[in-house]
Amino acid sequence: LGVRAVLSLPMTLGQWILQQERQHPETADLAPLITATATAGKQIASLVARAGVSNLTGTQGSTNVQGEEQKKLDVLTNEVLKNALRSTGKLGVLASEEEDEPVSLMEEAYAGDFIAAFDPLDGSSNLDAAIATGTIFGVMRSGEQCLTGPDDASINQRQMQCMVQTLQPGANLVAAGYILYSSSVIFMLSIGHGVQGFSLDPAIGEFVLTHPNVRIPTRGKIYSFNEANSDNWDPVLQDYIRSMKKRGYSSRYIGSLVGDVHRTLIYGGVFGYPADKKNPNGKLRLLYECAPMAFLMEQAGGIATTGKQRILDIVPQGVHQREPLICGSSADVQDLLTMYERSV
Ligand code: AFP
Ligand code: FBP
Repeated sequence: LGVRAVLSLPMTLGQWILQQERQHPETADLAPLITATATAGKQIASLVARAGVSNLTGTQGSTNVQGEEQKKLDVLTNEVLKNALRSTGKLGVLASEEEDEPVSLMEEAYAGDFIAAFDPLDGSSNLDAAIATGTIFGVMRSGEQCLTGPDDASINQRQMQCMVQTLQPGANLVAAGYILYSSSVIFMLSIGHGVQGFSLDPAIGEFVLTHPNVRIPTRGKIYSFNEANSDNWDPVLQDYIRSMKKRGYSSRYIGSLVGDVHRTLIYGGVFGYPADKKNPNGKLRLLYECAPMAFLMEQAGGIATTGKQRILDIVPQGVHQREPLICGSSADVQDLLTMYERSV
C-alpha cells in the first residue's frame, strides 16, 4: 500500500473512541466497556467461525432459566463476554440471557457503577447451519446508592439495590449495540449520538468505521416477520402485512434477530416479532433484545414499538421479561401504528 492509501484507511474503533472522548466528554468513562465488548466480539467471532472445526456445535446438555436448551457456544460466549466486561472495573451488575439472575460485582474490589445487559450469542439455534448470529448489549448507569449505601447497610442490601436498578427502561440506556457474525463481522454502536457501524478488518484485526452516522431509510421494501405465526396475529397486523404484499414488498426472515435488524437498518423496511394468541408478549426479551435494538433504531431515525407503546418507555418488571417488538423505517412502522389507532 502506498502512503496515501494507508492514510485514507477508515478510522479504527480505538481512534473513534478517542475522538468521542474529546467531542462528548460525558461519555469518556464508557470507553473501557466499549473496548472490552469489541475484544469479546472478536473472540466470539473466532469461536463462531471455528465452531464446526473445534467441535463447538450442538448443545451443552443444560437449559437456561427460560427453559431453552443451551448451545455449547451460548455458555462459552457468556463467559467470554462476562470476563471481558468485569475486567474493566466499570461494572456493578451484569444481566445476561444465560444467567438466571443479575450478577452483582459489588463484592469485587475492582467494580464500578455501570449495569450491562446482554445476550452473548443471539440466534444460536442457527449456528449449526452456519447462519448469522450476533451479540446484543445495553449499558445503563446505576444510582450512587449502589456503591455508597448507608454505612450500616449490609453488602446484601447494596447488592439488592443494584439488582433492582437493572430494571430500568431502555430510555435510560447510555450505550447499546450489537455485533453481527456473518459474511462480515459488524459492530453497530450508539452512545446516544447517532449510530456508527464498524467492520472487523481481518487484515489488521481491528474494527474500522465503515458505516458512519447510520440513518435508516424512511421507507423500505422489505417486511421481516415469522409468517408461520400469522394465523395467531391480531387482525390489524394481518391486514398490514396483506397491504404490504399488495404494495410489492418482499419478505426476508432469518430467525436471527441481529441479522434481521441489521438488514432492516441498512435497507429499511420493518422487522417484527409481535404478540400472538399463543405468545401474548411475543418472544423477544425486553432488557437485552428489544431495548438495545430500539435504542439503535431510534438513534438511526427509525421507530420501535410494541404496537401500543414505545419500547424505550417500558419499565421492566423482570430481567427476562418478553415484549412484542415492531421496528424499522419510520414511515413503514407509522403505517401500522395508524392502522392500530383507526381500529379502536
Ligand atoms: P435462538 O437464540 O434460540 O436461536 O432464538 C433467536 C431469537 O430469540 C431471535 O434472534 C429471533 O428473532 C427469534 O428468536 C426467532 O424466533 P422464531 O424461530 O420463533 O421465528
Ligand atoms: P440475489 O442474489 O439478488 O440476492 O438473489 C438471491 C436469490 O436468487 C436466491 O439466493 C434466493 O433464494 C432468491 O433469490 C430470493 O428470491 P425472492 O427475492 O423472490 O424471495
